[in-house]
Amino acid sequence: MLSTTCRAFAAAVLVSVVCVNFGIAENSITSIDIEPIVITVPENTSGLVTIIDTKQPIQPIPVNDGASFLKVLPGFSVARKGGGSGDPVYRGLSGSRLNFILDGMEFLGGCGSRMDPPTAYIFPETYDSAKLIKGPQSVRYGNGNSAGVVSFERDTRQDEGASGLVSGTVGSWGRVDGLSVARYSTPSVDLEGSFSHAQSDNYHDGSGADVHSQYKRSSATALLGFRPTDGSHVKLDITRSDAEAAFSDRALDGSLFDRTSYGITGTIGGESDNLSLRVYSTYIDHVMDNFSLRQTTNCGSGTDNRCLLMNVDRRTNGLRASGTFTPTDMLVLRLGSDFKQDEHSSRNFMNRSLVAAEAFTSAARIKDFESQIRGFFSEVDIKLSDTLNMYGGLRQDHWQASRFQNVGNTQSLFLGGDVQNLNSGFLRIEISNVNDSVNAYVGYGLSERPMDYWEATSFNGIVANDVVNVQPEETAQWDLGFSMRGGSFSLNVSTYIADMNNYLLTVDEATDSVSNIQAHRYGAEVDIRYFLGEHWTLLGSTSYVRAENETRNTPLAQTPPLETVVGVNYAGSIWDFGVSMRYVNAQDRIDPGYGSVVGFDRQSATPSFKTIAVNSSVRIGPQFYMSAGIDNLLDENYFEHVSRSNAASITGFVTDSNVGVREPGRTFWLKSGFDF
Ligand SMILES: [Cu+2]
Repeated sequence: MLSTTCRAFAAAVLVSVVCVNFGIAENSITSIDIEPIVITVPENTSGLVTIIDTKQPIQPIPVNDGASFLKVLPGFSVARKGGGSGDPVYRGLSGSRLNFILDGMEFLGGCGSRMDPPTAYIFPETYDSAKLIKGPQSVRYGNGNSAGVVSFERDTRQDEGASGLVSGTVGSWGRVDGLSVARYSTPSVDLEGSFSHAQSDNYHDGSGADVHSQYKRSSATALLGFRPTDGSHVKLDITRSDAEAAFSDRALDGSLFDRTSYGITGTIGGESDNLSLRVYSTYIDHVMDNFSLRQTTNCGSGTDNRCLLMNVDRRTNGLRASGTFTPTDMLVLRLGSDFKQDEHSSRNFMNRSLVAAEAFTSAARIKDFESQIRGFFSEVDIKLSDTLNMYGGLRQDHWQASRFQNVGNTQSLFLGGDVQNLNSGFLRIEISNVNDSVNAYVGYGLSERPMDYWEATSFNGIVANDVVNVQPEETAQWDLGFSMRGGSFSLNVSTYIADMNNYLLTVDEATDSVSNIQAHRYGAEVDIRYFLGEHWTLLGSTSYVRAENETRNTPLAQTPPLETVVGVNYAGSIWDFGVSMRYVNAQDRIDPGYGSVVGFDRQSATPSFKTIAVNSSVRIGPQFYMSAGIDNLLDENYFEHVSRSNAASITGFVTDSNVGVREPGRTFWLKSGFDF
């Protein structure tokens, strides 16, 4: 399946090669700068926003997907299932409480058991940056966003000529990654092609045991931009990716995660006044089975009647129209509307022979869910004085969804539907001193989100006879923070306190239900760095969230424990070195059997752990760098609280449903890059 996509990538690679040669001939080279410095503690960028350079090395080395990449940010956790495709959790919130925008597109995965959160379709290095906006403090990135929103973006480059980069990574457990990006720009045309591939064998945990976790991932993107007139821009984009991933927590593996996205963006105007329209379509095709990446008794041998295969797909079409207006120096106004529609289908082959399961493409795809959401938003930025700014926004969405039952892969039977109007809004004051070295903010935000696909179907939010079991979830949150940047240090503190009315709480897989409860949460993230002279930096971050389920009088399930990272970096003119330690507290505030669409609390508390990592980088000339690291240096045998249970019985692997899927043991890696 991978080879099919590789052929489809030929166009993008060809674009890359043509651009490289053209650029050298033209001798008008501009650089895509990549920094070799290894990120262990990212710094808050400003107020509620953190931006990370997606091409920089990160420690511990992430698997090549969006969730693993974000784990380095204070407050982020990943629910591990195997190698790739972990589910991102921010401040203890996951699923549709945390939106992902890729190139202005929003879409969900296809798997009813979340083998493919949206981040499974993200190849971080093929973007230029990832921007996190914390809390419900924006309304222009779609509905929900109670935890926050992460937007993966590409730079708009004005430089003329050619630029590009090639990078590669090798590491323990057969890890091999490659990335190539090439760009070429003239005053009227931009071309960009990128290709990435990553693969890993099963890793070993800290005790040396094999974890069922192998994966392969490839992606290609081609972009073509025109400037028909001064001040107008039209961009076409197409992305193809495919992947396979083995899982340690369940009875099936993902043998296909296929994405095709295309879109067009038109913009008129400059930075301060513009109109823009984005239209896009994404198609996800996902196959899971119990024979491609594991051995199952009586599948393909013996009685040959135990093969399982499910094939699901989702088509998402969307558009976003928005305008930015700056009537005076003191006021920026943003108005817009977005629309998204998706349709999901399935075809299921349970307890069949291998031949029957592998013939799945001959059956019809049967619609089992569809939804539509359209929203209007307005945001204002008001400059009250040189040191005081106010931000506000309002949003309203209209949502409707219908659930259908797939009857024998032949018939789609209407079960029920729901319609909701949803309101969101925020207001925030930011204050700084004259030289901007001290900043503080206080904001209040409200958001409402409807049940998502998983809550509606996998957890029966909508059932037969048009019965709707849950109401939309409402979040009311205060965000409060400050940052200081002095000559020798920087400090960022973000805090929040939230009431969640009708929080959608799921009950474990045996019951497969969802209900509304009242939740109360508060927490903070802090990052700090202290510069000891020219070369040395002490740095650290910590994050904590405490959450209560007030309806059940228990802790809110799936809340990560306190965690802290401390490190020392040495930055020389050629060499950099870093050492960091991550300590994660035990989590005994649990509610066994309860959780979210992403996972459930286990029967017992999760133990604490600590890991140590070291790294070094060297810049060889202005365009070539190498970084290397050892993660989990002491081979700690541990698992994260929010990770899925290691419950699958797989021939040749350890099964223990009382523990989470264990993290990798001591891991060596080497990453190098060349930019031009
Ligand atoms: Cu799946």
